[in-house]
Amino acid sequence: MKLPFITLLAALLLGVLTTGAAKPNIIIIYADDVGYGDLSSYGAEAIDTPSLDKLAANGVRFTAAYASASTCTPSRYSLLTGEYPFRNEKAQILPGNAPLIIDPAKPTIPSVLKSVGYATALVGKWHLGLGSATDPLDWNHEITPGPKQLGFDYSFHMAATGDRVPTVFIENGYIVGLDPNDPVSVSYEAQVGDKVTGLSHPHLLKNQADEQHAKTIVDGTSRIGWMDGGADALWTDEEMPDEFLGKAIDFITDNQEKPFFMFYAMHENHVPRIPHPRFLGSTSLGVRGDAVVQMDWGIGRIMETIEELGLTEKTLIIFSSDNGPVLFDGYYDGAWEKNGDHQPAGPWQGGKYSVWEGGTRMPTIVSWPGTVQPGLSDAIVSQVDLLASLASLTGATVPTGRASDSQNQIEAFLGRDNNGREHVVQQGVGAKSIRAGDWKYHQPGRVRDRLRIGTNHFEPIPETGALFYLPEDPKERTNLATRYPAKTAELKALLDAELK
Ligand code: NG6
Ligand code: CA
Repeated sequence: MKLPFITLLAALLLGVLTTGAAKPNIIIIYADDVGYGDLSSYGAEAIDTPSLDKLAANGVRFTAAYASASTCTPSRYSLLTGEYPFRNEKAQILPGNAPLIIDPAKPTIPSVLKSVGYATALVGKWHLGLGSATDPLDWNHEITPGPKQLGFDYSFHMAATGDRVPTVFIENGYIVGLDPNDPVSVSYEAQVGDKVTGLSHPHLLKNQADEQHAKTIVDGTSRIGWMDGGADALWTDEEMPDEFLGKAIDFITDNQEKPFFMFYAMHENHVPRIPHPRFLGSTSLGVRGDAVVQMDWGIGRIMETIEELGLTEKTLIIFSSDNGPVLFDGYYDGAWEKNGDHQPAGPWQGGKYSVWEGGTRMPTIVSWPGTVQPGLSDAIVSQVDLLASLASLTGATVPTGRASDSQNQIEAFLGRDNNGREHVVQQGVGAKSIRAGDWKYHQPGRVRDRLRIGTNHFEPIPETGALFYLPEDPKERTNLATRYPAKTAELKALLDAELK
């Protein structure tokens, strides 16, 4: 057969234009409150994480990969939109009945990947709000806008966190198992219904809680906020990880023929930490260690599914966490008492809520057998970069002016560039800092931390700001701001420019 010259030319051009674009399946496994030091591949001795260790042995293990913030909502906002969270004042820890805080007109990782043919799914924790800001949400009808309007074809998720009502699963916009004669109502202002609470009936609780977490009792655990109705739809904490895992495996299996993207947002290690009984006692650390072991086991099942379906070399897996570790976060579950000398944040200071490195420097592993060379990388990368990087990998376009903080760092993520970003902004609760190369600068103010039971620790940062040289001072203890005023001014200017 003789093809006309113009057809050949077109085929050639198309070939050239599409070379470089690859469409592996992409799974982002996003852990909750898992710290840098919580995995055995990152040095943990009291917790054994064989699945993630295997992922790390066959992929790139990062030592300088950051979440944008040290709490959940802002980090998730940033990961999905490619924008730093301080650009949206609503990107703060949200109540369970908050409206959706991502504008559906903005590109997100799922919408960008969908535009180049991916099947997309959210399974697990959400915590980015649901419903519109103008109409109060009726939980008993279609819950919209939500994940679907942001580009997720399929979704199975909780509204916010395990310690917040409503304690129900939502699948494709509808509460799962809801009896229309027993409608759900939710409030964060006042009690709804007449159920007893953790405050009035503490003897009904599996674990005692602080006052904030002592409202509606569901499955023996009191929560933040009030909820009534939906008795048939309430989740069982012990079963939750298995429910999410089942949906994740189903999605992979159902979509094995197409390129797929799944945001698998695991909840295991967030409070209330209630592992399935088969994991109790897996570690000496109590429920916190056991929850990390359960998470690792679930990741192992995902990896097995990929292998069994013959998708290993077609699947890019990115594992990271949304913020640093916390031992006491509202429930007296023994995690603090049983921690021993385990270092949940590894070599770094601080954890959840803080802008010390422990709050935002995340255990991060990227695996894509056959494409990614196994190794270690100290390139500075941020979760905010995933949007532009995955768009670049898959040949998708991001409209100009959108996802403005997201840098294409695909070469760094795939372990081929060991530099990554020049600088990265870190956000805690009420504080910000910037890392540029080996230096880190903190704004004047105070750094909040929560490492002990019931108390927040506040470390003041003087008017000069604080400057640390990370290679020699990983715990950020020796403030060099007055010794190196030019360096301090340089980083301050970089941070101010980003915050503008
Ligand atoms: C805090 C809760 C905490 C946790 C956190 C959100 C306190 C007193 N309470 O307000 O228990 O739910 O919000 O966690 O700190 S996150 O990982 O979703 O950001
Ligand atoms: Ca979290």
